[in-house]
Amino acid sequence: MLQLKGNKAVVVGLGYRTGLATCNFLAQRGFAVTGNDIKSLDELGSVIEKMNPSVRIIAGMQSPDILAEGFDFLVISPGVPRTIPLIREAEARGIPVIAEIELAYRYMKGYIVGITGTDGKSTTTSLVGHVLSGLGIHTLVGGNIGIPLISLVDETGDNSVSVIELSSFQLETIDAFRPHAAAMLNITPDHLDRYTNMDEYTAAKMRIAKNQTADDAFVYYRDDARIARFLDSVGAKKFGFSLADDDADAFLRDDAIHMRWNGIVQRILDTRAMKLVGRHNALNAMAAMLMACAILRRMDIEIDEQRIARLIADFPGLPHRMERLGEFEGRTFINDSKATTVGAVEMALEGFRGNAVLILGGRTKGDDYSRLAKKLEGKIRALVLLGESKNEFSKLFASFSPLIADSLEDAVRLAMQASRPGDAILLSPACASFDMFRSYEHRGEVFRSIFEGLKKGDIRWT
Ligand code: UMA
Repeated sequence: MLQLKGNKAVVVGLGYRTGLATCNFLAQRGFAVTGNDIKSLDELGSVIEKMNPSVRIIAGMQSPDILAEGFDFLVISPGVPRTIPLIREAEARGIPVIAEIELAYRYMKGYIVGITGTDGKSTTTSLVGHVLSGLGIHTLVGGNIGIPLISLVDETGDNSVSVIELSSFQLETIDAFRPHAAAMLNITPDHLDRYTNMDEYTAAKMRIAKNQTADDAFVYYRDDARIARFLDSVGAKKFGFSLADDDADAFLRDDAIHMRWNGIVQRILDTRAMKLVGRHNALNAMAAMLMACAILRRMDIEIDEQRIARLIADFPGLPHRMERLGEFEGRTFINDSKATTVGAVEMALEGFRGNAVLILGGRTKGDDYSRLAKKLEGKIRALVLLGESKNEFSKLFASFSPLIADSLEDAVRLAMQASRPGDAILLSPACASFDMFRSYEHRGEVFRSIFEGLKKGDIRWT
């Protein structure tokens, strides 16, 4: 385990959330904290106002020269690549570099559930949180889902469960972090702008299990060949879920989730009774079920599968994830701003039969967007392109004669014009939001306010 000695810390990447929370956390505990960001003070704006006044800020530069005055350790925000010269130089000098997740871990109490994978992380994380808090357990939900783990530390207790969504970025710089139960939901191409290849990306995600032992649980998608290649290195007890394989610990048969527990198979939940729809959500539900059972077992709490199944069935879903905003002039507005990958858009389109107008585009992340073109066939009536990717996408998706928008409001207007009553207007961008918005939440909120503006008559579309 990396020893964090001394009290001079640099927090790299002040961002909107993680860096700010980390600086304040360390400052409150008496560390001498320097916050560093590539952005200027002006660009950081309100982040600085919320910072503990004892934090020294170095903004607008990120050169390794910062290290000259001698620091004891660095904490990096997830959005900062490990490959930047400052981090490389710190590592070369033997200065510990850790993730905010790792720092939080060292101060946290109670039980830890970690969830990673490419798609479905936030839904599964919230679902596990919903089940555990529904069972009366003191549950905290955070991580990549939007709430930095470090901001939850003070709320943890000996019997609390922290349910943490983990991105590959966050897992890159964990060290001792060890969840009592970990889940690996699936691996599809994502973030290939940060990783050289899929193996490197998968390996970053598999770090979730690196410190686990036979006392811990590792829940994984059994049908995923990429995950299968890494299973031998997992020291935890493994529980697989599958759409088809009846030998799995949880599987789908006749639209119902079945579980094998202590060798006995039980029919647990009819997926048609779930508020969440689609096969991908059946997978998320199986993962959540296995995770909840694993952690309850670890806590020595008796498992009532039927109660867990009812809680899963009642889970209403997340904002910005296939969120039905309402209807306007016969069109159903669906906010899926959280869909930042091709896989997520494929899932969003499940069930549409040529009656969706899709708003797509933003900042690309190295995904293979050409595979989406095939998937759109027969699903959409029209395609509206938005954001930085619009030139690239207008070539890739030329066969759909895409409409090009200058703003989200413009995109909605074009979508209204191209749609018919009975259609859905679906914002499911397949890209990150940072080219035009602060975050995917911000993009979703703007979409919602445009929808409301249309309804009130403040925004015209004809
Ligand atoms: N920065 C630098 N140098 C760099 C790069 C960035 O200084 O080389 C600075 C930027 O100028 C900015 C700050 O770093 O000020 C950004 O930090 P950040 O990207 O870590 O932003 P946060 O707001 O703290 O959000 C992060 C996660 N963001 C990323 O991983 C990109 C959020 O996940 C997460 O919710 C939040 O921490 C709380 O834990 C978002 C995300 O897009 C949802 N995640 C990716 C995904 O899900 O695909 C991984």
